[in-house]
Amino acid sequence: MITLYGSPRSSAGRCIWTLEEAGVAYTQKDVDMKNKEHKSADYLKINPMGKVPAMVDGDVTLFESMAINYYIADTYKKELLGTNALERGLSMQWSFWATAELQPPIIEVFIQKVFVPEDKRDHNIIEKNLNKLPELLSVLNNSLAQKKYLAGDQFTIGDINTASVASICPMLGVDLGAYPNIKNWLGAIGDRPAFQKYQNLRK
Ligand SMILES: N[C@@H](CCC(=O)N[C@@H](CS)C(=O)NCC(=O)O)C(=O)O
Repeated sequence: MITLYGSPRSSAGRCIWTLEEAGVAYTQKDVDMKNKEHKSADYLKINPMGKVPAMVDGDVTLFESMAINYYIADTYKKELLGTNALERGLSMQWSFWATAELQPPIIEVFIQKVFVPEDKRDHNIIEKNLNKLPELLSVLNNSLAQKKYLAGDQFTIGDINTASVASICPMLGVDLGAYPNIKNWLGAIGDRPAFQKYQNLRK
């Protein structure tokens, strides 16, 4: 039985979505960040970085959400990796792009808008990072022209890793109206029962 550490509202959410897609039995455990459980000696044995998510599956212990997703797909539902070299390459391309390029500005805005009290918000940080989004979202939008998913017809963890970040945009007041392909793609993803479960869990 897999144990996944971290709340569905954190980076652990994309791993929970992948577990749901793979249809594998798992237990999700919250880590009490307010009381610094993520820095406790017991938790540091699981993730020496003191962050969530982390995963234990029998003898296997992993941290880093992308690595956990690749492990789950490889072990329990290989088609989520892509079914040929091109799909696997595209899946990885978008996974790396989502964490290296799209996620940093979105997280900066998220921190300011969700965690920083209104009177202490740094509007320069918000504006600087919001200004990075049109270029990034245009790249994603153009790549989705005439494609159902990022790797083509096959849904992969590239979609999970990218949509788990892109779907934060509306929560931050970023209008996706100018990006119809992204809207269609998120619409198709929204029909997936595993995504619906993940969405309900992160509410
Ligand atoms: N690159 C890591 C990022 C993990 C991460 O930053 N997790 C945050 C929560 S979303 C965390 O645990 N922060 C606690 C800390 O940094 O002390 C991944 O994708 O797994």
